[in-house]
Amino acid sequence: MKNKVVLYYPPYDGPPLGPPLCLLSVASPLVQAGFHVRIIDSAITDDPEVTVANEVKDALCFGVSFLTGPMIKDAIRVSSLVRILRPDIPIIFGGWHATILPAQTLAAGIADIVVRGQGELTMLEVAQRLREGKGAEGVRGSSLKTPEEVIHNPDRPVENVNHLPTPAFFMGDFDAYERKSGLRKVTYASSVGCPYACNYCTDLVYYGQRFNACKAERVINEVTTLASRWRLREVAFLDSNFLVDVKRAVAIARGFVDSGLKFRWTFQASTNLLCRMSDDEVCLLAESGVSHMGFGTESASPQVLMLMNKKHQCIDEMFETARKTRGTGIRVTFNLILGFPGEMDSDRLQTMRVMTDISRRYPHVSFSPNLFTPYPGISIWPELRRKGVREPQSLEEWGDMTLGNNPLPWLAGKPFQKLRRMLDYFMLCTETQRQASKSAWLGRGIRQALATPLRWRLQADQYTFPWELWLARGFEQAVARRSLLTGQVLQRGMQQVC
Ligand code: B12
Repeated sequence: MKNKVVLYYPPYDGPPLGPPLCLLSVASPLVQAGFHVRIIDSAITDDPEVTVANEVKDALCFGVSFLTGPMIKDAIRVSSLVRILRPDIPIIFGGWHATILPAQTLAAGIADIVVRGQGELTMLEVAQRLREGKGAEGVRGSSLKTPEEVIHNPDRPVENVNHLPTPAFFMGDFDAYERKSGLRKVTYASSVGCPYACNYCTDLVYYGQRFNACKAERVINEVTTLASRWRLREVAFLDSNFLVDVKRAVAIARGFVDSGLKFRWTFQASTNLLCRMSDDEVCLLAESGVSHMGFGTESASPQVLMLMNKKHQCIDEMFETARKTRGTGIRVTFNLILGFPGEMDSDRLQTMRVMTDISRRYPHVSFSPNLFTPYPGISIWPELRRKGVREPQSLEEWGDMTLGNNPLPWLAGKPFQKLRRMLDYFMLCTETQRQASKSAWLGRGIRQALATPLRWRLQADQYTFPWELWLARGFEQAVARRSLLTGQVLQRGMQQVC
């Protein structure tokens, strides 16, 4: 009886974050039920195609996880190879993209089954049925393709995360990830879901605005066990909004301190929630090892925040978040979305000015500016269509969607050139201010003097004859975009800002 499940993770931009948590989570109940599971992560596999080809020889099925964008292309390529080598085994796609667009994903003719939403229980049931020689008919949370039609089985209710098993961390080859990224780390999710309804975000589509969190004791136990067993230096929490339950967050931090273990950890949250914490509680986070926090601040224009349905976010709390974290040793990244539908030049300028001010006063804050990218399923698609954005019509077309592709009709030509220039100045200015704060007095004076004309540019909205940018490029100024999840450098160089 075939008993082997092969799971594949396609490549993505940037340094690997650690073993793909989605596949470790899917693998865990399978292993418990006696399946032999093999995870192939292209980030640490020298020749992923050859490895996949070898592993599927005796497999029961082949599963792939991917997000919208370039991961799709590789998922299609490798799955097509599996289809040729093993036409008899089902190919199963899971993850955010396939969940949001199951019919279109199956229509590409590559996968036989899509697992929608949380995968642990659905994949287990699918694999058990396959092992018994049956199909996925009737398995809640799955969609399948028959020669005649696509069948969407009923949804599976979101499972309380406390009832799900610990992801199969023992399957991660931490040495291999360390060799690739230079850091011994793991990703971990202590919760899923976010109570807010920002209309550019997919989270509410997946988890329906319900915060679903593991109890603090379980988190403390799992994370400290992981950190000590695998000698990890860093744990990146992938929660959509870690601070929704502030009491839980404080209990976790206290548990880490009490464990006596030393490791760094990072998370993302919203500024209104950090502002609910006392200064002492923020210091406790730092003491427990928090080294970085990412915040989806997105814009400093109240009008744009309204357009984004980001009612919980206000500008004062961005400053307050920066103030509360100053001097704690925690680095902070503010994510920015530029080019949102309805954003005017004046809104964008306001965002740049407020953020430049934050950067001048609080040098521990970095920025990760992104061009608005319309991902599938987000609630403002009707408006985007009205404004002329063309929605990709197939799985392959979604594979072409990358950050910075700029499919936005209102940002074509000159406005886009201007936005890029403005962003180049913004990144150079904030980085120069940051460097100034780290320098000794002479270096600080020089850098502060250099930052003055850059700030003036942004105040006056004047970017002609950009001699400072030419000069900086000449000196290969280190202007870095940082990951919202870990604060790690994503890209260097001003050409790549958006
Ligand atoms: C970590 C992460 C990443 C990492 C993933 C790498 C890694 N090694 O972990 C990286 C850095 C690659 C990444 C990149 C991107 N990401 Co991202 N990312 C996340 C994040 C924060 C956590 C995902 C995660 O691991 N969760 C924990 C696991 C356990 O949950 P899961 O992934 O949902 O997996 C479960 C199910 O989906 C399902 N499942 C998943 N895969 C499979 C496969 C099979 C076979 C089965 C059966 C089931 C299954 O079962 C799992 C267990 O329940 C989410 C937001 C969030 N809080 O979830 C955003 C998120 C997934 N990312 C998102 C986006 C937009 C992106 C980017 C496209 C752009 C960007 N700005 O970051 C890029 C694309 C990169 C590229 N070049 O292709 C969106 C989703 C977009 C989409 N439609 O796919 C999210 C939801 C953020 C958001 N709120 O908008 N991301």
